[in-house]
Amino acid sequence: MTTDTTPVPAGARRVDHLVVGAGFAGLCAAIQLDADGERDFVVLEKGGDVGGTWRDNTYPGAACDVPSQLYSYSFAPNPDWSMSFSPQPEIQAYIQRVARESGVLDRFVFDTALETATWRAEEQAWLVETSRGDYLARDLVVGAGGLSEPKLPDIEGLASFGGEVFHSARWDHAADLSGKRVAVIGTGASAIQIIPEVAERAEHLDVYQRTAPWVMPRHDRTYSRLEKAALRHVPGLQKAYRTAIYWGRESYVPPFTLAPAVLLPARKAAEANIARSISDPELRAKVTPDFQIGCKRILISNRYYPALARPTTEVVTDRIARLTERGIVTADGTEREVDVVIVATGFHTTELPITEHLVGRTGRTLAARWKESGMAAYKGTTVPEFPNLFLLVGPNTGLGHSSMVFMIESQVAYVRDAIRTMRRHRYATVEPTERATAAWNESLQQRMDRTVWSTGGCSSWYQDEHGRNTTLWPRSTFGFRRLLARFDTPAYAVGAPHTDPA
Ligand code: N01
Repeated sequence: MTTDTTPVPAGARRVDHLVVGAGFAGLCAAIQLDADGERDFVVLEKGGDVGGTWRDNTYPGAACDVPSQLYSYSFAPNPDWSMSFSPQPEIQAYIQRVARESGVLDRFVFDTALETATWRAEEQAWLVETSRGDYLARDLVVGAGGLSEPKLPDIEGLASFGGEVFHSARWDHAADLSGKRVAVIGTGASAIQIIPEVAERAEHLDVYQRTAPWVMPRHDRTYSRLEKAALRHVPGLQKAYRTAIYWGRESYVPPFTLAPAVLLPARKAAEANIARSISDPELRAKVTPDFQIGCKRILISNRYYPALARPTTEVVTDRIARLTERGIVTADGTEREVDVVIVATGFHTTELPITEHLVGRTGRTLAARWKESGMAAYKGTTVPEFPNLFLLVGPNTGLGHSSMVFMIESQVAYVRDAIRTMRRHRYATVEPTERATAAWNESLQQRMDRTVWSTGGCSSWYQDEHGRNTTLWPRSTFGFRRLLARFDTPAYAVGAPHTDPA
């Protein structure tokens, strides 16, 4: 790690803005900066293509559980979505097309990982060291994704299992599951998409369920040619359709409705889904959750329960004790032999690995700050001690019910306005005050007290080690957009003009 007093490496390339990540968030930032005439930027991407989580999650059955007409950029509508909830290859192709057509790809640097970004007081810029050269950037826009680092379970023997083992987000396409004995560990959003596909191919499937999820029916359908033609040619129709979907979801979970009583109809629908899909009372009991609906992500599928009800599937609820060379041993001592283990155990969400590599003005990392104070950012975007740092999909900006692309566009609008403000007033730096950040976070956490995350009796990846929900946005999405519509200078300490590093 470079400290503030060491000389800036001679070859460091100076840029106005450095964006980290080329997923939905980083690409949105790049396109919008370019639209503002901010041409001097670089987008660092550790992978070889755009797409982020949609590039990485290629498991069979991967699809979005938010309607594609809404889960896409407002500035790049796509009348050609094949289904209401599009499959991963279509979403990835959409992101690639938007990137290509936007004309910004010449500023993307692929296969290049951020190693350390250190705030340099003297240069009033971020020194960004990468696996392939260094940069000195006036501001840093981090769109590294909240679900990008796979989390492996801490299960004894995982490394010594003799068959194949891989994480859902690192699918091994060379692995042929036909006629194999397969185990899936986990029953979250990824697993419930994988399980129906694997159940059809495998000779036998063991599903290791630690907590049963709430699963609602998936109202998916294919768009007809006529519908697609209308969406393409009728002026304003696609926008109106998108708006209708947006408000439909917003009223489905309007502000405060995450209170348990208001979620009762959803619970009834999910219970009916179990009753309709599974006839065996023992299996029904196993898959019926014992926590309040909404406390973990509500999942949608029409194929999950039928896959569990197949005679070749077993739902194992005994705790996993260890893996052996041949299979999985549960706490009751039973060993189930398998050929392939698919680990669908989620991602590092509340200890984001990139925060270990961001070193602020006081010399401590963002990870160290958040370890002490909890994960918090002013408006989910900026953090005291970290001047000119903008986090996309930062703390408490996640959603369970609507489109993250909407939240990303709202955050990018805020960042654009921050950059415009800095240019207009010749501010060298902007850094939110501790006071504004604490007030913002307290108000969010107070709202959480009224929601199912405080009363639902479950733990989820939404929550940190103290049980605080530091991941989700507890209000309406239009409220978020409104609050981030303008960069609010009074909440910031601003640095005086300086000699421009770039
Ligand atoms: O991960 P998860 P995911 N032993 O963390 C279990 C998004 N997404 O990859 O509930 C045994 O939700 C764990 O059990 P428990 C979406 O935002 C979107 O499925 O902790 N089991 C749980 O069942 C989603 O929320 C789409 O008790 C262990 C599972 O593994 C997020 O990604 C599709 C275990 C992990 O579930 C993450 O979803 C897919 C252990 N040691 C994903 N450790 C869309 O459609 C964990 N588990 C847009």
